Amino acid sequence: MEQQTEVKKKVMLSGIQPSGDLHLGNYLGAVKNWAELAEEFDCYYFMADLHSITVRQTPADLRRRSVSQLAQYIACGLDPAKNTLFIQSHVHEHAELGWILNCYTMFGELSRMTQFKDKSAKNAENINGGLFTYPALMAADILLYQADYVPVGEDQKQHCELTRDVAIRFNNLYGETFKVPDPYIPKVGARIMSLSVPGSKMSKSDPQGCVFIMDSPEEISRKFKRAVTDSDTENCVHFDPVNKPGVSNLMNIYAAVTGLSFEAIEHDFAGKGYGAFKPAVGDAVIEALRPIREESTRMISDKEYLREVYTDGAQRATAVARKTLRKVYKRVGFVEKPF
Ligand code: ATP
Ligand code: LTN
Repeated sequence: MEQQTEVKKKVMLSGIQPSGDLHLGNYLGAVKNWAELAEEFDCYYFMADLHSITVRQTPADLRRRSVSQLAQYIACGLDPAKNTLFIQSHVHEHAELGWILNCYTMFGELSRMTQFKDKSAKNAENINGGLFTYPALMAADILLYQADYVPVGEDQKQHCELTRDVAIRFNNLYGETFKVPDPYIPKVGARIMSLSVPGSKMSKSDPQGCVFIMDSPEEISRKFKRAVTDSDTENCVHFDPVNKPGVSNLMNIYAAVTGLSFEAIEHDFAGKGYGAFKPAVGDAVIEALRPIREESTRMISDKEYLREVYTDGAQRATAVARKTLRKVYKRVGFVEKPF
């Protein structure tokens, strides 16, 4: 028989918390890039519902959003036949490995995480243990699948670095157990800033400065027309994130949705000013999001189909996660389960 040498594809894995609808930052910084990776990599993407309860959620909303986020993933181009799409809580190995990795993640390391500092400042009444130990669960998400790459926006780089440190620490103690992953951050779109406060990242907790992928064209147009530009007198479309953060953010968005370079944008808008640029960016975003919004709306009503996708995804994910967890249990010294 002819010998077949199957080349194992490298593994990509990422997740988004279903704590709100996807926004332009999630799309440009993460999901948009995921769709292009399916042929080359073995890809796993999930709804990080375990993570989302670190901030108080309304149960019915969380349940609805977890499923509509799946519809949005698919509408953004993630083909369920080529990507493993699942809901995190359906694969209980995440919570189990999360606990174990908590015991290999240091208090000092967790204390340095900027997301913890930001979120505890925003939720001063609910600074719970989960919010603090969140990165150990994220490390579990990634290491369970022996991921090579983690496609995320710039803000997640610190968590990815901690994941590497935890993997290396564990491997040094017990022998090669986990693949040490690398973050995979896009060149354009990795850090989309708020349209109303260009000094802060676009985030669902700031609805005025945030464009959601399900926003109507009118809403998107209004948000871009009101976008804060810079108080210089130049009124010139020029990329300079330090002195012109507002217009540079709009250029970043425009470049990410049109594929144009910053030089080409500067050239096209030379002498036209912010008054012409802002609606042009709004129109480009409307056209980029239109098919996604329409497809998501159609799919959200097809509950049966979505259920099939997340069932199949959880089964595929479990088969991989189980293997890693079994190895870890053995390495740390747990007695093998007899049944
Ligand atoms: P929150 O609004 O609570 O801060 P979030 O919008 O950051 O949440 P997450 O689930 O934390 O949403 O992020 C999902 C993915 O989107 C991550 O890969 C993250 O890096 C990316 N991302 C989030 N915000 C931005 C942004 N403003 N620019 C680029 N990428 C982003
Ligand atoms: N921490 C991420 C969401 C997240 C994630 C992951 C991303 C949870 N687990 C694993 C990549 C890989 C966030 O807040 N954006």
